[in-house]
Amino acid sequence: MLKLCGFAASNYYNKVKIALLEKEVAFEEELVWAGAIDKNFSPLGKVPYLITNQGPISESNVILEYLEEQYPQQSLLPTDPYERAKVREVILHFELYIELVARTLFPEALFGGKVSDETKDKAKKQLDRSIISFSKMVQFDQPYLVSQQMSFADCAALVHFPLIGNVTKTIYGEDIFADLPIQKYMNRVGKRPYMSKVNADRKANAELLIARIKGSR
Ligand SMILES: N[C@@H](CCC(=O)N[C@@H](CS)C(=O)NCC(=O)O)C(=O)O
Repeated sequence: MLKLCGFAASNYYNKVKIALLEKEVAFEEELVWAGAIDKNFSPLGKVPYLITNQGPISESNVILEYLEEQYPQQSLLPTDPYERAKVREVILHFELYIELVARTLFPEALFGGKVSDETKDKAKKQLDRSIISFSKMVQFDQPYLVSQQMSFADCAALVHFPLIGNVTKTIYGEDIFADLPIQKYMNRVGKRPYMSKVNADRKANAELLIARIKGSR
């Protein structure tokens, strides 16, 4: 059986977990903290990684592509090549221009540390710009973000929206997604039955992670 390794507080981990649940592919989970990752499984020491019967795969987006090819049921990519490209475009945009920028704020927003005003200002400028371009790439009046069916872009959105919304609210006093109709989208797509378990696992693991980080200071 597939084994998803990593920790459930991780956005990248949950993006893959949602895809597995949506596709109804059987898998088990193994808790592996950052810092305890076998580099034979994930060469850069990052989670998630997936253990398959042929060996390990790292990088969440690569894992998603593997799942789609290996388990085509309940497809999370549209059939049309242009639409497939648009799904990938949104995922990449989320990751490079939103998630990775917001991550510079995590030490203060999530882990009780401090981030400089310079870092906050720089991130805010980048995020403001990214949100404008992001809003042009997606649709909120359709059931799903990019296509008529649930796609990888939705797996990504279900993890990025809440976390980055909270982080920016903590740092700037406003959720950077506040002007977009995210709540309606989350009420529609985020109410999938498995999401309550994904969220409960995430919250429980986040508490452990915060305790570990504070304990190591
Ligand atoms: N590009 C990677 C990013 C994964 C990543 O950054 N994971 C974090 C946890 S959320 C991690 O493993 N951090 C530990 C480290 O960088 O050493 C992916 O999409 O899988």
